Amino acid sequence: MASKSSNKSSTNYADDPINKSLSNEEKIELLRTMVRIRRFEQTSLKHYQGDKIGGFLHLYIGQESVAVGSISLLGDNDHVITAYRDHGHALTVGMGMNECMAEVFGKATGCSKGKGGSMHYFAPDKNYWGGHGIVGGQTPLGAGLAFALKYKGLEGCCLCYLGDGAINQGAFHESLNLASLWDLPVIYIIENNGYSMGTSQARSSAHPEEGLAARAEGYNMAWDKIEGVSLYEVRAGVQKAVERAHKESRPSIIEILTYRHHGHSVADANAEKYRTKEEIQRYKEEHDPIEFWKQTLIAEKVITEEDYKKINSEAGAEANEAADFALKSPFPEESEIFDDIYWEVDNNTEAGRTGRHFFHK
Ligand SMILES: Cc1ncc(C[n+]2csc(CCOP(=O)(O)OP(=O)(O)O)c2C)c(N)n1
Ligand SMILES: [Mg+2]
Repeated sequence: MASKSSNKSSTNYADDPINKSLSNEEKIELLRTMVRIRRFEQTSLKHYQGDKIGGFLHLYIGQESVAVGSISLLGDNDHVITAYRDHGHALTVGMGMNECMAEVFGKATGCSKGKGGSMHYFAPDKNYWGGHGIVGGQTPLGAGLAFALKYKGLEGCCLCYLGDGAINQGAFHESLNLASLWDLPVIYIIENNGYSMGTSQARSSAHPEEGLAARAEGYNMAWDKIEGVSLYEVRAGVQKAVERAHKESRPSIIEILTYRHHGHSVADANAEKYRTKEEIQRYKEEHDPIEFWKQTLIAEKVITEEDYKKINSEAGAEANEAADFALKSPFPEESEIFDDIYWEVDNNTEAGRTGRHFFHK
């Protein structure tokens, strides 16, 4: 039945079983992962501004709790796919800072051999399927990953992330239709940071008062809307969808409210033109997921301020070492320019040799 999956007006998310089961070490690891993402992003920004990185660079700063909270719930048969703001998800699934940093520098030692850049991180061995630049383009692929799980009879799910700006794409709606019709274990997570490039959500998307995810009702799917600043809330909300996918093979849409501290990409010089300085400041001060989780763990006496400083400086050192690695790494060879681009070329198929897939006659 299409429904909003929870009524949480009086919920204490820390008491949710999925959060109660966390050890202190696991809580600290969640903090460490969020801090590592932030330091990675800050370091890549510095090098972009120092002209060592070109092309696009979409920073995840401010949104760390979404990837970290949701991916922390996954097991061996679960998969992840996202759009171009993909560094946070990559580090959370366990990709190394070196391969990620080298990729953004366009170096041959990067995870996509320097040919993908910031928007195209991949790690199939970690069930991480990218990194996609066409808005909404990953949403049918997410349904396909879920289809494969069902086809193979595996109990798993696919977390497919998209921005608030992607919900009006036709491909997304086609994906929702098939996901529901075919009972696919896919979870669409709308990272609602309020803006698509310079356009506010209010100016781009028609939706009922309850929010963007309510569109699920048109496809007979369950949905929920979550405040993203708290890891406890993200984990508790997404876990319900993971259980639904694993046990009932049913899809869900989860909208998570979040905020990007920086512009759409580093080249977005107008980040303060379509948002007020006060708004940005308010989110930084009152809705920073790292600060929120840090204060939660200090209040729970899991960490001290000193512990936090150590985690932060270790993550900073790791990011600097990754940047050194990237700087010292070679660019891809010109002779390899066509490698790893088309499966058909790599595998020397007729289509690869002739450049023709159809219309052979
Ligand atoms: C099909 C398509 N249309 C337009 C673009 C240009 N574009 C790149 S990002 C973007 C905004 C998307 O915003 P949102 O989905 O909210 O994601 P966010 O950047 O906030 O993470 C647009 C319009 C594109 N990449 N693909
Ligand atoms: Mg957005």
